[in-house]
Amino acid sequence: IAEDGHDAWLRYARLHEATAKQFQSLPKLVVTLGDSPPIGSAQTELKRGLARMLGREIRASKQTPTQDFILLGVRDQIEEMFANLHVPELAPDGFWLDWTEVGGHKALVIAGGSDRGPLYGTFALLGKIARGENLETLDEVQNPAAPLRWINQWDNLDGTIERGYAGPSIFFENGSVRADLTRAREYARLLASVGLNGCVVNNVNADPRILDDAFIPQLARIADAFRPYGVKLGVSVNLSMPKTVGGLDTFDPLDPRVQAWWAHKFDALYRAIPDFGGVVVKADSEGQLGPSAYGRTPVDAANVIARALRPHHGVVFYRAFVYNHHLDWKDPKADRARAAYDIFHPLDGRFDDNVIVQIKNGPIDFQVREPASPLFGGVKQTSKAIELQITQEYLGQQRHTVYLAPMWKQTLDFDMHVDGHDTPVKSLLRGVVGVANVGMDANWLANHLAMANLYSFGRLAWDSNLSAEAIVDEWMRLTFGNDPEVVQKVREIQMESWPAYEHYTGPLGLQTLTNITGPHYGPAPESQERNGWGQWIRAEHDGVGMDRSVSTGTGFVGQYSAEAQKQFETAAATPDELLLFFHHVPYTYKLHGGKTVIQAIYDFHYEGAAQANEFVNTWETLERKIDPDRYQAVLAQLSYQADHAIVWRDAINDWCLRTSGISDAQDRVGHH
Ligand code: GCW
Repeated sequence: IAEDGHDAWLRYARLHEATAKQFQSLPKLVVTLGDSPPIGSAQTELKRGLARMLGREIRASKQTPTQDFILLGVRDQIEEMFANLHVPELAPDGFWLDWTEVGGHKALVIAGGSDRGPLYGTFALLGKIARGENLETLDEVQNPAAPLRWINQWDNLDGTIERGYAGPSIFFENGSVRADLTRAREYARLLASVGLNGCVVNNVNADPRILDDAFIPQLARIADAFRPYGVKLGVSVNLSMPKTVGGLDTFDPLDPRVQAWWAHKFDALYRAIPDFGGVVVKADSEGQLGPSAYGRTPVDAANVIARALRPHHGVVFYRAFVYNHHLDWKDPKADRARAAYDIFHPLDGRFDDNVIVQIKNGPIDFQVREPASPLFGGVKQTSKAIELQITQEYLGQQRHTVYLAPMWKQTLDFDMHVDGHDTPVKSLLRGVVGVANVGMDANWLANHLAMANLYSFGRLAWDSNLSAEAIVDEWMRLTFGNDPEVVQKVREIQMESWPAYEHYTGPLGLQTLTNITGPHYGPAPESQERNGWGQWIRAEHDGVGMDRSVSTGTGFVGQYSAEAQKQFETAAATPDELLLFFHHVPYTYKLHGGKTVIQAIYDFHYEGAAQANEFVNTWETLERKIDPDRYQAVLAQLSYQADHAIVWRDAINDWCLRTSGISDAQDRVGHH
């Protein structure tokens, strides 16, 4: 099934006869206007999808048709060729699907605002067919929620991937771009199928050789692999490049020689790759050099690159993940969560308009639960992107199934109350960025069920109002078919997977209590504490949690709007699931439900582990309904997860027992 693996949710499995029947009246001819690469791919995809799902061969033509037809094209071209056909207004990447009549023939129109639109529309149409949806009343306009919908890969040039769990890089090998970029092309197809339009291919901890003159032609080959699917190539750059590889004795962003260096570099890059998308920058963070080396600010750094990209219409994603990882843990006011806002809020309004500040969903680092970063509301006159993590760094590294859309939606829907108005995070975004870290593994993320995360990331970037259930339902049907029992049970596993993982790793806002100084895998609560990384939970004998209130704590809560502050400033107001993120309370503190904190921690761990075990039972009922390869692979993964959840449960509970000295009311903890 190797090939099906690569296809992920684009398998186009043959439909049952009864389902296929309802598509009998689909035209057998496709008329394609224009010959740009994405429109060509749309036509190829349409033929492939209909052949595989319905066993139907369709003919392609560029002529005025004399029979019913499917029409693929950009809005302007369609209106030019068919004077009576009026296409609604569309955003550049938007599309329109509709039945109409042209010259006495029925036409199914797939129109786009740009040449990516018809491709997105085609994938949408094929998805509907795969799910057996009725097409007769089809008439829909879809426009993306955010114009920049990008993937970041943390691939190193030697082929390893930072926080990648699915084999080596599909882009790089031994310091060069791979000779065979088949997987890169297949990846672009997957990304386009959910509307993603950019991909940064190298690690944000950027190897400065990425823009060497000799490397640029290699990057151009990746851009060639992406182009048919309308995915723009991006790269991560390092601020120090003018000095480390550029031959200058400085990388001070305000030095005219440095400015000239960047301008010259991007001129060369755009000569090789005219549709290059832009760059992402990690600076002054975790050892990466940055503007602070010269007493300059992120504005100086971002703008020097932005100005070099501007003539070519490129963008700079400047990451707000800037913090001091040598914090003094003995200082009760020290708080890593404050860093992004403290640094970027004062700079609001000074970034060039092709700079997008890229903000991780939460103020720490992709933990199992964090509040939304206050910075989304803190830079009003700056373009913003949210950075979400698809690769499950702190979330079980794909050995655990954890469906992330419900978690992401919590952040996207969180109301920042900017200037007293309803302003959910999703309404503030120009970009949505996902760290995916797929690898050469046949199914990209090394876990069939984890592919729901890549899928849902794209769907939410396109339409942040979709529900997590609706998305997983779509993905399910495309991946495993339409059998109602399969759909229902896999949906159940996916929807319960994040709460389960939270329960057996770090409930009540404790964050993922994993080995933060090591691989970020497995339980190691002690590693959070007493070091410079600032992921402290302050589990002391008297109580547990970080006091981030304004009145007695680090003041982090004060970074939110007045309205949002009310939800977090006091322990009584804070929702249980974030209590210990915001407050230090005695173990005997009573939650809203009446349980003590310590008893809730114990109980959650037992519940979470039991839930994980239930996933195995649920999956086992599907044995005869899923092909043996995927059935076995998922069974092995879920069984491992169920066992590892017990390890987590006991490790954390034992540690909490030792720290608190309070025993479990049910007397389960500490007896192994
Ligand atoms: O989550 C942390 C990771 C690092 C990563 C960093 C970042 C690429 O542990 O591996 O570096 O975040 O986002 O820059």
